[in-house]
Amino acid sequence: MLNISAIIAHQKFKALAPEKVGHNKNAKLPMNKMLQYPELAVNPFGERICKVFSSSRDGDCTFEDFLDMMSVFSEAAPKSVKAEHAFRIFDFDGDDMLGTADLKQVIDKLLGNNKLTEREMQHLIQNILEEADLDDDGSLSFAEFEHIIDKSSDFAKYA
Ligand SMILES: [Ca+2]
Ligand SMILES: [Ca+2]
Repeated sequence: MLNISAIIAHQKFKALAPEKVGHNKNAKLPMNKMLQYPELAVNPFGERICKVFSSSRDGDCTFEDFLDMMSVFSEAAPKSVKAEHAFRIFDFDGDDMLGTADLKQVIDKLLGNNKLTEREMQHLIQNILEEADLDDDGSLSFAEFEHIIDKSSDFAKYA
């Protein structure tokens, strides 16, 4: 089967490290090469995205991993799929919940160089939880998260 979008994706993947990929279908690119991909280079969650999609979990990506990753940036991806990816990307400790430590890291990355004081950070996290933590367990489940990204473009932007 001739799949045009897969061929285009492979060209982009190959362009990151032509000497490594060549005709090798199983080539794996190290994370620092992956991060040269324009969409990843400008994304504050670039490293997280590599790690989430890396089948070896260390950020190094095969072409298959890269193809999966492309769905994050695809306009055509359904909202629910984007929300699932965003949740995995934001769940830094991988416990399937967004706890305060995860939220802190997400906010830090979203703000870039505009650092919050510890107090402002706590306040912001408290506000997010008040709004979104429907069962009051102090962290956000996927269902709770899906609910807030419907309302907040800040989160959706990077999803
Ligand atoms: Ca977590
Ligand atoms: Ca909760």
